[in-house]
Amino acid sequence: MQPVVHSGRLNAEGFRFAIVASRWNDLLTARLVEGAIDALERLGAKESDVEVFKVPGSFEIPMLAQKVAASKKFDAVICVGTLIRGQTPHFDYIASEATKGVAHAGMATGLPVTYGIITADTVEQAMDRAGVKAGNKGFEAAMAAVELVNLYKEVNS
Ligand code: DLZ
Repeated sequence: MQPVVHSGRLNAEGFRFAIVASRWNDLLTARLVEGAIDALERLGAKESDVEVFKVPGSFEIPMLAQKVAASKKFDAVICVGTLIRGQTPHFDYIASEATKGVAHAGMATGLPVTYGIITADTVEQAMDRAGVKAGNKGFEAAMAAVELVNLYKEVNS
């Protein structure tokens, strides 16, 4: 059997992207925003088709992501933030809500809403995922967004 295989192309040309970024741990989150923009640029997005929205912390990312996705002004929303574990269970609550919330924003609006939030035990682990040793979660989330916008278009055509 040779089933038809659908897989989104990596072409950002003609699509509009929103990046929702938290201000907490901005030293690292700024690298994620840069990574996301770098991926979008490389894949052909125009500067005027990319907008960044800043929220206070990762807990607020899903709230804005859902609003932005529902605005119909964008084809995909890329969420980036940095959560670093502290001494209390606070991290777990925020990480869990942020993660579930991002997924919910995508399901509720029917738009690709991708997840580039670092959840790390230490600052070093977070740095590694913000462009040092283990890639850049913003770049990865932007690549996923581009793949999905193309796949969604294919499904709807
Ligand atoms: C409160 C808090 C803490 C302790 N840690 C982080 C963090 O590591 N990363 C992050 O993005 N946000 C953190 N916040 C802020 C919460 O996400 C949220 O902004 C506040 O609780 C206000 O609702």
